[in-house]
Amino acid sequence: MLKHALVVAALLLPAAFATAHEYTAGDLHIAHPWSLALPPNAPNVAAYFIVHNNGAVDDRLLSVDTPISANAQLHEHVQTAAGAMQMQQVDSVPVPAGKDLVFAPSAYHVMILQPTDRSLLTDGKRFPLTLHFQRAGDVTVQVAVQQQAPAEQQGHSHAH
Ligand SMILES: [Cu+2]
Repeated sequence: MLKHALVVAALLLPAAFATAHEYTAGDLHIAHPWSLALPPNAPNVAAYFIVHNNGAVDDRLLSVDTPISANAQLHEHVQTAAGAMQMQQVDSVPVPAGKDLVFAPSAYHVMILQPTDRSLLTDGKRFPLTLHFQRAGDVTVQVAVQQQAPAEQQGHSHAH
């Protein structure tokens, strides 16, 4: 019985790590960085993730960078006076203590302009993205490129 249980655990463990795809830096926990696979002619690529701040002190995402582009920006979606949604660059994004900071379609996102290495932007591939936090420091995550938004975020993309 015991032997059987151990074999099962050994089989499940690597798979659990592969799908969990999350990172910890100090009090911050970063869940499932992902990006949508795009047609080869798309000029920019957006990346998404969720940062949970387990600490008692606010942090702040100051900037991001990636080896696949010379220009990665923090963007937000805002409603214009005319009622249209548009995105614009922001200097930094607060990560409040005890809260989730959600990067998702139609919300905060990382905008990667003119990516150079497009071989990494296809379904199933991953590319590195380094997040620079004011308190937690630098965290390099792997952004999973996928054909569809994660199930919990599909409502957002369907709103378009
Ligand atoms: Cu944008």
